[in-house]
Amino acid sequence: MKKTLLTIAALAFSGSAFAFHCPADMKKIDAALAASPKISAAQMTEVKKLRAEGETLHKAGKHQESVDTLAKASKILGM
Ligand SMILES: [Cu+2]
Repeated sequence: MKKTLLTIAALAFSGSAFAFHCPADMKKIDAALAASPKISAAQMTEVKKLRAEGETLHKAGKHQESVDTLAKASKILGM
């Protein structure tokens, strides 16, 4: 019983860690976009698409997918 509770606590904790991760990543991407990065117009469109997708996933509670999607945007930005 104790072990089950610990597992639940661990899962809840890792979930909330991701919940914090997405907004932090979005903030970083927004800051990079505000600094007019040296990327092509096509890349800019892609980054904005991934950024919006990440936010949607985050709001849907799909934090892992959100982090993965935002990571793709960060990579294009050279972060
Ligand atoms: Cu999230």
